[in-house]
Amino acid sequence: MTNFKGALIGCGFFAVNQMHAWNDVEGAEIVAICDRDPERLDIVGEQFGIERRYADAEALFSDGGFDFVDIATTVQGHRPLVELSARHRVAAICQKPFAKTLSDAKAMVKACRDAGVPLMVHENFRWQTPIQAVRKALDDNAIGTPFWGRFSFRSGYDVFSGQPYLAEQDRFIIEDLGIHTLDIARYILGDVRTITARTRRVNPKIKGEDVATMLLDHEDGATSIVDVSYATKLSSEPFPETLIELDGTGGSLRLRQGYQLEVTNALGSRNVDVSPQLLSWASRPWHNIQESVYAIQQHWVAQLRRGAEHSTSGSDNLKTFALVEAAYDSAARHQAVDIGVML
Ligand code: NAD
Ligand code: 89Y
Repeated sequence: MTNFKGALIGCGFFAVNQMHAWNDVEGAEIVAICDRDPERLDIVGEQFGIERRYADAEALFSDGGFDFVDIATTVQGHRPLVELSARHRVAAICQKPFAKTLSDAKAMVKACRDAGVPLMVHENFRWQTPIQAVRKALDDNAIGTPFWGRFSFRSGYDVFSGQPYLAEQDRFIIEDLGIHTLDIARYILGDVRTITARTRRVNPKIKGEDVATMLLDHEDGATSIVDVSYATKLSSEPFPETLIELDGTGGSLRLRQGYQLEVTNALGSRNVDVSPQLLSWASRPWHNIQESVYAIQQHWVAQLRRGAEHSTSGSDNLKTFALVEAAYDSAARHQAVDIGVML
């Protein structure tokens, strides 16, 4: 079977994980890279042996020779690069956050739909091994119908040394990290009717909010809490684990720190270790995220081959991105926000 050829745009902090994962993915290879920073371009080009290097995305597309583009820049580049890709009728993967605003995200989905090319958001957290294990427990009816949930990410990990731009943005934790937690809540309990949010900034050295607490009414009737913090100092640092509690009509489920999943139902209680693998190029504590990068990129290839929609397609991600925008709106106005009218 022939490999899909890809080009990666944005050779920064996180793209290195994507490049390692492309080496492991079956059915795809990266043939060209692009970064407007010549130093980053050379570092990644040398590390991964990529000869075709571009400082400018227009020049990359003019030369062509690839089936898809993997956009790993920060958010400012996402809309112009996805639209450029659509103009060249090239399939696109776009990092999260999908866009700066929901109206930009809608325009990006439309551009790719009109061009007839697949668009997937690199929303990888739902692909983490522990999150997949929770999804499977629900699919196996282990706790009946869930009616309540909590999706929690509380940490004191220094994310600013690797990603300094995070300290300078007006919006921080919901847009950067909570976006993943909200996506997991949707993936596990379904789409959301309304959201209510409260935010605050605890760390005086950053500009945006680093704590958010959100209450979600899911369309199927479940209620959930999504709480995220980068201001929480704990005896044992959980970064980057998402902890989950679910109560259902037939039992309950707890995904605890250390990747331990406890399921309780009429048969009793059982605990399963759902730790992610440590891939050859991965390092703790990031290995959970790194494994999910490999998983989502393998999914990209599998769905391209089938001609089927991706789990986190652009149109699916509009429903996650709407929650981000609605959470900021709710926190500003101290009111619940209706998601349906935004989509
Ligand atoms: P970064 O600033 O380290 O890297 C971005 C790179 O893109 C830089 O080298 C920059 O020069 C380049 N760039 C920007 N605009 C460009 C353009 N128009 N053309 C060519 N090159 C361009 O940022 P990062 O920390 O690697 O984050 C990149 C994205 O990845 C962000 O959107 C971030 O939210 C996301 N991210 C995702 C995860 C995840 O688990 N999914 C984790 C971390 C970061
Ligand atoms: O940028 C963020 C992400 O997507 O996952 C963790 C992170 O790197 C820091 O919050």
